[in-house]
Amino acid sequence: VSTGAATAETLIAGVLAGETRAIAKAISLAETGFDASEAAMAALHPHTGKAHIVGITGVPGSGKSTLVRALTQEFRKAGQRVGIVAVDPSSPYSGGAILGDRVRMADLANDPGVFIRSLATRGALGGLARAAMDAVDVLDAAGFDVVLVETVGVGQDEVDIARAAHTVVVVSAPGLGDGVQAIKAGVLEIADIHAVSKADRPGAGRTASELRAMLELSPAGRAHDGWTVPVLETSAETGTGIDHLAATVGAHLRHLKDSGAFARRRQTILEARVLKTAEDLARTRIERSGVLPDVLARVAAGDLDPRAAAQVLLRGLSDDPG
Ligand SMILES: Nc1nc2c(ncn2[C@@H]2O[C@H](COP(=O)(O)OP(=O)(O)OP(=O)(O)O)[C@@H](O)[C@H]2O)c(=O)[nH]1
Ligand SMILES: [Mg+2]
Repeated sequence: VSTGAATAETLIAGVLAGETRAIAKAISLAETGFDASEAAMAALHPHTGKAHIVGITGVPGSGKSTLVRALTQEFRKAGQRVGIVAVDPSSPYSGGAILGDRVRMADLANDPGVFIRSLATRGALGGLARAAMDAVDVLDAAGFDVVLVETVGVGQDEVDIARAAHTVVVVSAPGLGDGVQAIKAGVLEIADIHAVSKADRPGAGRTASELRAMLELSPAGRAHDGWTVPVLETSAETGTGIDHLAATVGAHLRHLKDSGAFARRRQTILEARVLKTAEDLARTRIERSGVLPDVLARVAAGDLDPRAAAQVLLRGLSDDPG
């Protein structure tokens, strides 16, 4: 690593000791890409596996950040340390969301038991999902009891990130158009808990009823791992239902552990993560190898069909030591 072995060791020790600057530095490395963070992530991984990872997803503006903040306060009351990774896909939907989140999160930022980080790494080497999951590892290794991952439930990377949590909370809200938003975003079935936010607003009850009706029609959405998926109404404005949501998040983890589903879930998450990383790594190496233009030219000239071209690229990978 370019940082040098001694610096790398100091960094790892700092993360494991829960030092804010070391944590921030390690997440920045993760954000930079594979190469920069490879050694640090390998050293940290054995120290992960203790945190409760909670994905908070839903369409833009559904109230995810507000809920993350309210949940964090609830977990803090219970004495738990909370790490937050807010994934901002730098999409036109959420330009300025980082600034907005920072303002709203400001009161939490002064709490030493809370660490907040926004990631905006669309297009970065190795992908957004990898960077986000590495960031979660850093916070897990740093000893945070709960790691909340906020991600918009639109787009494959974002859904993958949410899915890589022990507990997935899908947030819907009234007033964001008709229809069940979780279905539009394709995240109905990944929810362990549905939260209908902004319960202080008119229409929240109807949004919750629609959601319950949809779940009735979806065996996979209604229950999984022997857990019946609840639909909870919350309001960050009045505080209604926030304590119940926090308790349900905790109850879901206990359920996974008591039922033996936790190990299965962990396995599924690891499998998806390893495959995704292999995919990203393969793409990165292909792009770096410089052979792509030539192979594409041969396809265009009719000398290679696309599948044969892909095989040429894959065969080139095994020779790559990096
Ligand atoms: N009345 C009311 N408004 C809320 C509630 N929760 C969030 N809002 C408002 O809804 C808007 C969106 O809230 P956010 O928490 O930023 O939503 P988000 O899902 O994080 O948004 P993106 O990150 O941009 O996708 C903000 O104006 C909030 O103030 C609530 O419980 N009641
Ligand atoms: Mg947000």
